[in-house]
Amino acid sequence: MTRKLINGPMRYRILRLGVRSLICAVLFAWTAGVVEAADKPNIVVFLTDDQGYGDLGCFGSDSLETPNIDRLCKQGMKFSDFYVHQRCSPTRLAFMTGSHAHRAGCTKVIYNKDRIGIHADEVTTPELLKTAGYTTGIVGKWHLGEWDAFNPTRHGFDFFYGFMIDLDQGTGIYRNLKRIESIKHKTDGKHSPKLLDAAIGFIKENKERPFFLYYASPLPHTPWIPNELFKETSRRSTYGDVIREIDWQVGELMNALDEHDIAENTLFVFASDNGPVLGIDGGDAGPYRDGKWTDFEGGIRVPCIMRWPGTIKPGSTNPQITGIIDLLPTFCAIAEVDPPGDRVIDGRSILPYMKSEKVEKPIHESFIVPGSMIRHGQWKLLVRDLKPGGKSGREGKRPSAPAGSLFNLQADPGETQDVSADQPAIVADLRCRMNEAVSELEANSRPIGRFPGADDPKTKKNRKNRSKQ
Ligand SMILES: [Ca+2]
Repeated sequence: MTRKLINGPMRYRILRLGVRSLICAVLFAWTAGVVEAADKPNIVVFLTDDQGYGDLGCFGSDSLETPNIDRLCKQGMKFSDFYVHQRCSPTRLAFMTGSHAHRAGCTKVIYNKDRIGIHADEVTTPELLKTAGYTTGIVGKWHLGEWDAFNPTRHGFDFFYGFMIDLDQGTGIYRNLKRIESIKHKTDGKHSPKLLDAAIGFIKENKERPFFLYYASPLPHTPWIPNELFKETSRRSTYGDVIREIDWQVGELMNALDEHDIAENTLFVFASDNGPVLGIDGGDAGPYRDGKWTDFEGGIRVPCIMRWPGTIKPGSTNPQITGIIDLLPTFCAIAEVDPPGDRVIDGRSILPYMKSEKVEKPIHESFIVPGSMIRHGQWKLLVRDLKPGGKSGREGKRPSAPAGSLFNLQADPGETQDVSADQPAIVADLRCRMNEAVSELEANSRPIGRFPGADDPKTKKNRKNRSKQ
């Protein structure tokens, strides 16, 4: 009977109604998705290259001028104990994977002769944000492999404008997969306006939808050659000029957000990828010991600021252990997507800190560089000899510290007094924690990506796979 009733025109009408309902349902779901995605905040991460803890006004410099970064700081939260790795590629790998670089397979700087880079199986920060409806872009230095297989657009970015490795290694400027310009000379500030144009263009193009912009400035990496606009503009010679140039870039991005009326709905993160290069007129690690290339605090503790109007309390400071590994899970929490559940991720969401919520116990009790150092609360134990980073500088030859040294960072932030002899129980506890962490890491680490045939030096044809003009 039913079958008879829906024969002929009636059946056609029901079918039509059904199709219309389906279209309405799809449209509703799509519109709801758009509305939901549109409510999510934009995320901008400004990562500098080798900027020290003391290389900005709001972190205590009295000779470097950073008025825009200081303004960002006044409007947001300072993270005083924010950790990274001691050099470029590992920190960037940790940012993209939410994992210590040791876990994600690479603790060295990646050079253009290397045939390694971020592994295809890694689940990256931009890949996760894309599942939440974000458009993703990176401008500046990638430094996770120079081959096509490692290009940022193969790892979650919709847009890439910048360099695959350090400028001083000799590289090119890429737009997505295409190498559009060769760079034969060392780093200088002449690229800043082009990078800013690309970043501001990305903001303008995506102002109506949630976006993630990773601005990886190549400054203040050596050699310190500021853009013409900034030569001899600072109180403290060339290095100060370069820092002013960074500050200008931050200010221009802040202005772009204001101009498009989206600053209120944007989380702006500022951090450095590792400590400073010390030397004549070099960087400054503030109260911390040494700089880049070491696991002394000066090498791995960097300035970090986060601004998010309405969520982050202006002018506040968070003194807990946090780090670059936390950005992936934090952004996942903000975008309401799950971090990958099929692997170990070292980072944790620090959204409760950003919201100034009461937290029963610290999100991280320790920060560990496997086989090197462990910080647990106020204590820091070295499990191998730490040498000074780089060459001697204006301060003369800097000393090493032997394995077994214990420092009380609260009383002695500069790591000057070894108190291990007075604190055997603390030493034993930290050593035990380190051993556990190393065992766990060995059981759950992942490989770095290798280009097919990378281990065969005769396979010259691999070079064809590098992006060309
Ligand atoms: Ca660096």
